[in-house]
Amino acid sequence: MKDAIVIIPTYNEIENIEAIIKAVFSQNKEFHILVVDDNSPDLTALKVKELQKDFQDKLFLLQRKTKTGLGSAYIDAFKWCLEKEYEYIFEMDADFSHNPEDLIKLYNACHLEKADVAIGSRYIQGVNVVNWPMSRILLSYFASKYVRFITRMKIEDTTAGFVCYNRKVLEAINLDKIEFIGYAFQIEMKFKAYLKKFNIVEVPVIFTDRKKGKSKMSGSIISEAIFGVIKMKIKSFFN
Ligand SMILES: Nc1nc2c(ncn2[C@@H]2O[C@H](COP(=O)(O)OP(=O)(O)OP(=O)(O)O)[C@@H](O)[C@H]2O)c(=O)[nH]1
Ligand SMILES: [Mg+2]
Repeated sequence: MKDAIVIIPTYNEIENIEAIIKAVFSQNKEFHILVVDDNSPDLTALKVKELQKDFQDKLFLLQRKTKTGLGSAYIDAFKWCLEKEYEYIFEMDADFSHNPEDLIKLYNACHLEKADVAIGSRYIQGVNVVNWPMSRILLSYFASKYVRFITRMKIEDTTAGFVCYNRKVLEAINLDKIEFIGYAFQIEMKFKAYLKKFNIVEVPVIFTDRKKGKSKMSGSIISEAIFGVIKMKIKSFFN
């Protein structure tokens, strides 16, 4: 069994990719990285291939032909990591919103404190978001409250994208049945883990808005989440 791998999904992250990879590899603890790129027109994947020469056997690249959404990119990446026998599988954005120095905190929560899922949480101690416009903070904060209300999960940051999973959680969830592609994907993963009674903990982190590159947030992602959460809850009564 291999130890820990960080999945970094990318779509047009040429301005961030080299720096984020180097930041992860400069941590005291060794993490491997799997970049999952959706054929970014800015050639993010080519940059990763160049860097692979310097980081052999620990930097990996999964190239997909088209942009079919964050959720499906993660599903493909999870399957890859399970097959390669990693024990701790992380989700992290490429845009430095998630601080690579916090990886170790999530790792310790799972490895030392035996959590099954550790969430890098923005809302466990107040609202730890830097440089987001107020509208975005309110959207995210109330989205989290809304999801908590509908699903009854005891999680403050249900949409968080900075997560460490013990592999057994990903093995227990039927990855082919994950339906959502945008933000709702993050909610659905947590909800499935919650329904299976895994031990989910939240670790406080500070989230910083991206400084470089463009956000892929959109209206359709938001509406998917609003209606999707209700649908997901109703479906859970029948399973
Ligand atoms: N492979 C892949 N990666 C994606 C896709 N959409 C977004 N990403 C990546 O997922 C991560 C999060 O996307 P962001 O654009 O930062 O979206 P966000 O963090 O929800 O929104 P912001 O806070 O506005 O940045 C980044 O590393 C993106 O490059 C996609 O369709 N496919
Ligand atoms: Mg982002």
